Amino acid sequence: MNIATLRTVSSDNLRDAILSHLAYSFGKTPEAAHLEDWRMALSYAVRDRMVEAWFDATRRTYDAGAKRVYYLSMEFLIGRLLEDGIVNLRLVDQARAALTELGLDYHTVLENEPDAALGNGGLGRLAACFLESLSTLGVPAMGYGIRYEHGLFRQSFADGRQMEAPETWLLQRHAWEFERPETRYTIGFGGEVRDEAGRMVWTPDEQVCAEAFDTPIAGWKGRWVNTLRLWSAQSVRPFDLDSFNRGDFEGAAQPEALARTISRVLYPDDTTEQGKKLRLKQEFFFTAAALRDILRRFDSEYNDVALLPSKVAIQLNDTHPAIAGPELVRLLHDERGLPFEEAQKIAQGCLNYTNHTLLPEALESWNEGIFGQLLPRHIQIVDRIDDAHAKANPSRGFSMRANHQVRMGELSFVMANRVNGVSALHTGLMKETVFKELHRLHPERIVNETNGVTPRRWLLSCNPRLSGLVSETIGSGWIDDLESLSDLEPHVDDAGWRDLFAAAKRSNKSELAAWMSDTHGLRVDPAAMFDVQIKRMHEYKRQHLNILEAIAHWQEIKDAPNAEWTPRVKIFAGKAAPGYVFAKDIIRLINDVSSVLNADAETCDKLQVIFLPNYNVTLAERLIPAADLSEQISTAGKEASGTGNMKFAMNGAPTIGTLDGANVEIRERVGAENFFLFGMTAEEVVARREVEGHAAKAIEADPRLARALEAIRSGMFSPDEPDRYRHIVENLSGHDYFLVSSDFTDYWRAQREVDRAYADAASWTRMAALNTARSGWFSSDRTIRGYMADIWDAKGLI
Ligand code: CJB
Repeated sequence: MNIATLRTVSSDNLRDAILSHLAYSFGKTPEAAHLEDWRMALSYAVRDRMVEAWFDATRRTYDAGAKRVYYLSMEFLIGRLLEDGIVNLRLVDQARAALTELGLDYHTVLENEPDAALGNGGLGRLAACFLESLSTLGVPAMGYGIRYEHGLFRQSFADGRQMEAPETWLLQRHAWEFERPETRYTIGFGGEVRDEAGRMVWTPDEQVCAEAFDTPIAGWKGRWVNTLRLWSAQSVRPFDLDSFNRGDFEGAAQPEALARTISRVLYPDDTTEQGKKLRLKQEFFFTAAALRDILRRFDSEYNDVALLPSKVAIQLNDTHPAIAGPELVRLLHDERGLPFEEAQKIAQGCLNYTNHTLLPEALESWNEGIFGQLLPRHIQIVDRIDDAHAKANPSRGFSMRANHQVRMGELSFVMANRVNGVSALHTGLMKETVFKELHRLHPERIVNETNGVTPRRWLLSCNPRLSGLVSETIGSGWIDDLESLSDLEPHVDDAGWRDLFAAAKRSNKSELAAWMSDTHGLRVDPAAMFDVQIKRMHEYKRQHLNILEAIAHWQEIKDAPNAEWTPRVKIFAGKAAPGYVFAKDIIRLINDVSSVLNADAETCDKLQVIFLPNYNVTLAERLIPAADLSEQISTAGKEASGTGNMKFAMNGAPTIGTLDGANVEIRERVGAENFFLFGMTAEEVVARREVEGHAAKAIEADPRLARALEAIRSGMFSPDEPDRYRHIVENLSGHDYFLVSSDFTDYWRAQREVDRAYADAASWTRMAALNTARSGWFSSDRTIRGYMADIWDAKGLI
């Protein structure tokens, strides 16, 4: 098909393109086609419409000699891409009509796409939102990551316990990628370093090949398309022919199997450190391949490597790609012969580092034995960087190499031009805690870029009812100028408009209720408040505070079943790292509590608890538009930002939350009166931990808390194994590091305030609508503009 004819697309064009792909790309007639074939054909037809803008973006970047941004991330939690593509190319009506004409249902086809779970949680989803915003803003940019064969595990429950099964998104064909067999780099590990007349030469003893797979990422209106380039690990030798000829088939296949291991699975840890050799290999693998690719592209345009910092900005998404520092120095110094100091300066001019957590257990460090064995040249370079930094800063009180560890946070900081936190509170705490010393030495280096989310996916596409109302009310300019949502403000006092807002929410809730019934056999009343906590399972996120409050509330209802109660459905979803036993026990506890409460005929119309399995991007897209209340209840100082909190606010769900992460900024923007605040501040948390017996005191002071804990301790929710949760009760009555008990009473108070507020439908809707109207600042377009100005010095070309 002629590219020029694709500019305007009618449903007829699209139908013909679908049929054409069905025949010529997949070899199927409509009669023989399965749902997957139709989905693939539609995806190809949509993808075709990105290609022209994709070529054009590349051409314009070359022509302008523009600076390029490279986003290096172990995770890109992209989810499904078909609807994203259709929405951004504004083909929704055409796609619907074309499919209807072909006798297919639009949603059924979209639902056929696997959810690409190439990430664990917020960090990976942020990377995906950033790619979309970079394209929307026309920034020449590329994401680099790993093409995992298996994304985040599939979660199911057996007797309430989390079960993990491999995720298999690539068993179905992946519609969006272009394999680039010509773009391959050999990446080495291990071996030895020799000094050849002053030049250090690294000879690895193991090699794998990194092959590129490109996914086009279209911005809003398809005006600019960037690339997500994911590396797949392959053997440098396809198989060992000698072994094969000897009849040793297993041995013959080994090189291929070993190499592929590197891109086989996503590590399912979230914020816990994984001291695994394979993880370090993964990190070096994708980072080294990305740097080679970046330099190759640079060399094709420029011949003076001193220009690199003015043409290339590299963002390290957390410390996972921190090896980029030493590797870039190695490429420039060892391989290109630049003096070490100059190589380091150029590398620093390009590199920037985003910190996403202050949790000590999540700050990456590698045993120097493992590190030195896998990357013998890099450990020398780290030492040289560390020595030079120590010399230049004699008052320095730390080392990158303390306790036989290589500390990736310090390395990333020292090698970066800019270091950023992801919310105002988090950035402040970075300066006062983990990076205090480095901040004193380099006071200009740390900047804040509060996270954001793309409104195309998280409002326009996931919530057509609300986004339709918004566009009817204020026009469609908000889609790429989210701050204009503030134009909705005058309407919140119009009862007729509020009814429309409330009707959209109600329909979303009914749709979710119908889905939960069809898919999980769960019955809920859409008129009840939908109170939602969806995120990774972690003690600091305090899902156990939420379930404890549910138990206490249930007990209160049972005391007076005929009183006026605001009916609630508490919905949880989230995965626990397979090795994180306490988090898995919280899942089981929630499931056990759910079994008891939901079976209680006396109370189940007032309080229900539901835990939906296998939380992923697609499930978030279903739940967020239907939520009435957003639970953001982490121990203050622990959640770096949160991004779910922004999605809920945007979709008209007020927050019950602590002053943590971006909650602080959300509250400032939506207004304190439209946010249910509770709990200690980050400072108070630190002080309370010092109080001897803080948990016991809190329990003693609050009979509701004592009673709820006693119910768990007595085995009320686990009668077949009464001691099942004794350790949780002991934790919350003893050490209680995350201060669940100490924050309980105020959480309870705030929840009752929520009950009262929800009972007044008109004022609740007003509050919900104000959350939407005032959440415009939380667009990832705003965040990316911040990075462009403060960190990258990059410009958009549209
Ligand atoms: N985060 O998702 C992760 N994984 C990590 O290993 C460390 C942090 C999260 O990153 C998000 C994006 O910045 C934050 O919003 C969130 O608070 C943080 O926990």
